[in-house]
Amino acid sequence: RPVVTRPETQAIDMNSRSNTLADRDIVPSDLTFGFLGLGMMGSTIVKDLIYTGHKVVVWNRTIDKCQPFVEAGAEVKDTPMDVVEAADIIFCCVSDPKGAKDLVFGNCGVLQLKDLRNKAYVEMSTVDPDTSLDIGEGIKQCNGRYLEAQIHGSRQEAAEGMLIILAGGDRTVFEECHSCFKTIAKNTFFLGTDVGNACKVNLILQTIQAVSLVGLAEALALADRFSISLNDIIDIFDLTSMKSPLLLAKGKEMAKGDFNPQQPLSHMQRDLRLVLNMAENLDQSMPVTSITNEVFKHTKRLGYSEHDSSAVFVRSRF
Ligand code: NA7
Repeated sequence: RPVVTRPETQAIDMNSRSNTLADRDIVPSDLTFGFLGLGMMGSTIVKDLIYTGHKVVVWNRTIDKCQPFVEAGAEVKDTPMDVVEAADIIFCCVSDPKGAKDLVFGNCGVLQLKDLRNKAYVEMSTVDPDTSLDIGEGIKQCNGRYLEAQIHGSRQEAAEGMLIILAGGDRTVFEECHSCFKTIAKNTFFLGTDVGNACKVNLILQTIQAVSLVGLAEALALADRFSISLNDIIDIFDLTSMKSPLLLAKGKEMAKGDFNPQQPLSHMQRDLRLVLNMAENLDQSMPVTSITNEVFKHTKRLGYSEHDSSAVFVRSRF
């Protein structure tokens, strides 16, 4: 069993900018935007929103992470409820469906405010359709408007303003978020007013990615057993019609053993769990995805939860 060290947590660099921002001609909305969750994704997004002139109010469970944003001009609040009070549109970007629900239904959560007239709530955390429907229902019962805006892309793509946004729900909220989405994403899709659809699309894309990664890891592990250079395999792969920017990048990470988290393994396994739950409810058979999930679960058990998803290679080498 390899000795596993935690990947280094990178501090947010408030001065770094995505190269694409200058070309986007962004006119910031006059609205005040709340932001709940300053993890790697959240902090990267908020940094760019502040830079492009948006008025932002933030909250994070671990309060220390708010400090750089205060210095950059954001207002910090003590609870999610306080953020909702101070903002017109509130984004949430936390680890998982449970965290997303806690922030809405929990103690000091969004719904404690009772009257959400003139407020809108945007769920950016990766959640399953049922969680999104529950959150949307809770917001609407308090007279608020709801949009799910799932963010597809890695932490690197977030830093480059190259995410893809998959949105569904209230169209007016989607339109009011235009300058924010233009800041952080290269493409934004409105997938209809039915809440849940955008979550389904996001999880379907994650399935393609996870299954591809496990296939890549197994093939490279076999090459390694034959003592064939992984870099040679990747160079040849690059010349084939199978190549993709993602698989090339992940293949290089596997060859180097560099698992700096761009898409944390724990997030990918969470997504597979959500996919398999959806499939279970539909009696949809997904044998390859089930095995892929087992591979991710086992790699987590080996201590690679916080590493990049490409760390599935470590498990394949056993
Ligand atoms: P990170 O960097 O792991 O950050 C996770 C964030 O979620 C961080 O701000 C956490 O607060 C917060 N969190 C997690 N659970 C909770 C609960 N229960 N209550 C409040 N806050 C919570 O993830 P990323 O930023 O990379 O990704 C965030 C989402 O974007 C994720 O759904 C991706 O799929 C898309 P902490 O700082 O630990 O106090």
